[in-house]
Amino acid sequence: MSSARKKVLLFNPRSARSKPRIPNSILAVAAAIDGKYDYVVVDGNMEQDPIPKILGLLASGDFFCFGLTVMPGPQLRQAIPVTKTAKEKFPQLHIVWGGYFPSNQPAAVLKSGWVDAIVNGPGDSCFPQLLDAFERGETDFSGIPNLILLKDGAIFKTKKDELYDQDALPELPYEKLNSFYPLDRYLGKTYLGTKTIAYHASIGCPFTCSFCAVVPIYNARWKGKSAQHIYKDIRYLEENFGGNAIEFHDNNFFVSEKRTVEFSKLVKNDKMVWWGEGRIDTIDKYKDESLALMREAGCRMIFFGAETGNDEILKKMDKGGTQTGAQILRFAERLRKFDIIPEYSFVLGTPGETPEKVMKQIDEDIVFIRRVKELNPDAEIIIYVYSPVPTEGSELYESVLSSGFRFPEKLEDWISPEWENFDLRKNPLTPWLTPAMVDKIRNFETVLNGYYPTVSDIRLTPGKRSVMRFLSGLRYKTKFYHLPYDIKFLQKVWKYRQPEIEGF
Ligand code: B12
Ligand code: SF4
Repeated sequence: MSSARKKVLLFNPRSARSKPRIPNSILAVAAAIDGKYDYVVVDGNMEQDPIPKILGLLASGDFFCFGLTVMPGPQLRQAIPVTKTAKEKFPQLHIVWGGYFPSNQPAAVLKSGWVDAIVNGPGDSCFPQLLDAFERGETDFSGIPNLILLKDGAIFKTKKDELYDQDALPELPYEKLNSFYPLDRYLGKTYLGTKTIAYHASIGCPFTCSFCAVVPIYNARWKGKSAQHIYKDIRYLEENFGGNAIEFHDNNFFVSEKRTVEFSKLVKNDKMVWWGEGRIDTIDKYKDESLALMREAGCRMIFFGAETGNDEILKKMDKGGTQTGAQILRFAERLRKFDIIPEYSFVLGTPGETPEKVMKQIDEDIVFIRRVKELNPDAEIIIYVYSPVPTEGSELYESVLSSGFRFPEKLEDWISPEWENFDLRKNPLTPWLTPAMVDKIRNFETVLNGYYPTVSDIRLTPGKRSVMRFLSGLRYKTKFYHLPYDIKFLQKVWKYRQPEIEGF
């Protein structure tokens, strides 16, 4: 590599208020260019204000490309202004966005005029190719796979590569990351352990739920690293940095029972506690002995998209056609026997033909969630208000459009408070939901969280838990959820942690 060769600046905008996690998206991108291009990583989660640092680096003239990873929500708050300023100040700089937000909202991103190319899904092969093309001074990138470009004013998607063999991808440059930010600071304290590793062991998902942002990008494809490969990486982080717990960040870690069992056998003696995301209908097919082994190997909690107890809506959501309300309840009981906590997420406020139907469904889901808690009081419940993701052609999305719902067209509109809350699935700008409906969902959530505080909030002492439970008990038992300001006040004062916003 010639010393005069210009570098790449990689940026992970702030995504969490506290507890930074290993930034696997930007690390995977770094791995793809490691040894080919020199690069610098700036992590917004580790900086008070990363913007002056970034603009200072760019002003040095050492960089020819600025790459950002962007998911919807708070990451946009840093990504949008810094991209705009960088393009205005350094018009020659090539700016590339990757991640779920630009892949699903390419028009707003590219039409801003500040972003030259979007990486659509895996960037492992296309990013180095794109950098080579930038270096050669080319302007037509349509032959490079996995990109979204603006061509003659219109959105143009280049061909999609098959998913890559995950074991054959370059190793993640943990040491290099450690040279920018001490890796130790990424291994935070969670309820799983004192040094929690964030690890991504597969890409995509084999299912096609009609509301899910993974579907348009991966089209029902999934590829995982082998159990041996995962274990090797985990051992590395354990031995070199003291990692003692794992959050698997895969969209769907448990697709293969064989892989889960193999990994469990490998990790069994390491005393690691771990968590991952899976599907009820998939894991319900696991043998009892697999579930027992997983628990013995440290699997403490699994996140599931339960969504609703209504079979009709489950069908519309295209949950693979096999998940039912009855199964959700039965499975919560089944996992209880194995002492694995099911973390069920529900989506309330799905579109309905009339306001009465929407409200009725919210009421039924509340009753259903209470039933889950009766069958397994340890089950964790996460409540989202339905927010549409454009899975074009799905029945659900068609009904969303016909209600008048539209995404913002201008990139900067995404950082208005309303749309940020929309991204956090807290305040939907969905025309079919009235304030009374949203209040009902939020009030129930407040009372439920008061009566059953999450185990994942490690700051909540047993004393605080008892006070919250006592205060919420009468409301929960009498099903009177209205105006729970007393509980809200305590949750605010004690900074009650909501896994749905702050992550796992
Ligand atoms: C970890 C994570 C978080 C962490 C952030 C960790 C961090 N960076 O510090 C936390 C917990 C904070 C978080 C929060 C949220 N998240 Co999040 N998160 C994830 C998760 C689980 C893993 C991301 C990851 O590391 N992937 C691993 C890498 C290797 O994959 P990748 O990101 O796809 O990267 C590849 C390509 O996309 C591409 N690429 C990506 N970026 C770039 C950049 C460049 C320059 C290039 C060239 C290529 C490139 O190349 C990479 C390698 O091939 C994903 C789901 C998933 N499995 O990806 C959801 C996910 C991205 N999150 C999502 C959402 C919605 C959120 C929230 C906004 C909302 C919510 N309620 O959950 C909140 C925001 C809250 C907040 N305070 O910011 C959604 C996005 C959906 C959508 N509509 O687009 C996802 C897909 C989960 C889901 N299935 O719903 N999240
Ligand atoms: S199973 Fe989960 S990740 Fe897969 S398509 Fe459905 S919601 Fe998305």
